[in-house]
Amino acid sequence: MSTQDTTNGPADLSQSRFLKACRGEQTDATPVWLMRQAGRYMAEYRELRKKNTILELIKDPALATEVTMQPIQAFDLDAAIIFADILPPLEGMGLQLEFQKGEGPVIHNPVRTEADVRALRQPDPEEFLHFTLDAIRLTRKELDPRGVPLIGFSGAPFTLASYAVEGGSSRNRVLVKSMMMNRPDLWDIMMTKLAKLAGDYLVAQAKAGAQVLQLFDSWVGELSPYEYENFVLPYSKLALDIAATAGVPVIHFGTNTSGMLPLIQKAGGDVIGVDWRINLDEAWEILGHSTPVQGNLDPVTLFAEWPALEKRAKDVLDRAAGRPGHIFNLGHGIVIETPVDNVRKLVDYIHEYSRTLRG
Ligand code: 1CP
Repeated sequence: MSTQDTTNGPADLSQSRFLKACRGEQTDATPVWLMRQAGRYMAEYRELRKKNTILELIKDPALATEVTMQPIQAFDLDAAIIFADILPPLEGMGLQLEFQKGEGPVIHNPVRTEADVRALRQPDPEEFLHFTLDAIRLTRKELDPRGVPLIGFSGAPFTLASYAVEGGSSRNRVLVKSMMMNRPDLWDIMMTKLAKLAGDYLVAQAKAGAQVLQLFDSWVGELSPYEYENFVLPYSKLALDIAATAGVPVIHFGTNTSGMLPLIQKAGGDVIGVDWRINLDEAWEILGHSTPVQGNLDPVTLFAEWPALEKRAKDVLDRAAGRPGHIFNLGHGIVIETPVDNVRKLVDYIHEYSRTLRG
């Protein structure tokens, strides 16, 4: 990666591998970053977590910057993602969020009734999420000299609704799906508010300095294509249409979406995330090769011994076939106990082997 001159303000990284690939342009090697690349599989992160809760790390811009930089210092990654979470924006709507030890996120006052939906506030991200916007400004100062672009992100309306209504993680999502099916009037009010929040938050992050944005619809694959098209797509589209006004590339990510990739694409986004439940070449064929794609190694592959891991990473790159517009990533977030050494080997291998697939 090239070192940039930062004496005249923020660096222009438009020619970096990652940004070029987001625009569908050819690069010397395939850019790689890993979803959830900052986190508990790294000893440096665990050390900071001994003294701080996850929300403390997120709400202190200096600490959030430090965590964002940990994987950048450890591996030759082509992009950083700001250390934050998809759930703090819900606090701005009036929901009480807590990350409980071992249990994951809990919303103490979940959205269940008509009164709950009507009481949801439409927060201004510049006001409620200033800590992440400050963290973005601070992190850019660290990243610019290294020539590494920064990704800002938001949860997508359905994934946010899932936590807001269920009150936390959920197996079958009975409550959120019931509201969707039984009360389309309330669903519309809630999803419109969530879509505006997601879109506004993404735009605010780009204004603060994020060079790429990603919309995480992690749980959208729990829906049938019918439900997605009728009850979710319009709101993801609203969020993505607002995000597009920022003028930076937007990645639209979901999991379990193999059966509805054209609908995900229709909702919007410049780059489409693909998980490992479909071969990358088949997914790319469906989307069309003019649409950049991000993916798609199974995160659990990182637990394999190197020869098996190498084989699977090679297969993903062979299926991408050196075409422009592929960003290598996992199909979902890195798993907590992942061996750090395999992460380093994988990142280096992606660069080395993908060079040989060009021209
Ligand atoms: O310290 C800890 O407790 C570790 C767990 C952790 C981390 C590292 C949580 C709690 N949040 C985060 C940070 C985070 N979350 C990042 C930045 C890190 C990086 O990518 O480098 C990002 C992008 C997220 C996004 C996020 N949070 C998503 C979407 C991505 C995905 O993996 O699907 C989701 C669904 C969440 C919710 C969440 N945050 C944390 C937990 C335990 C959960 C619940 C997950 C579940 O319901 O199963």
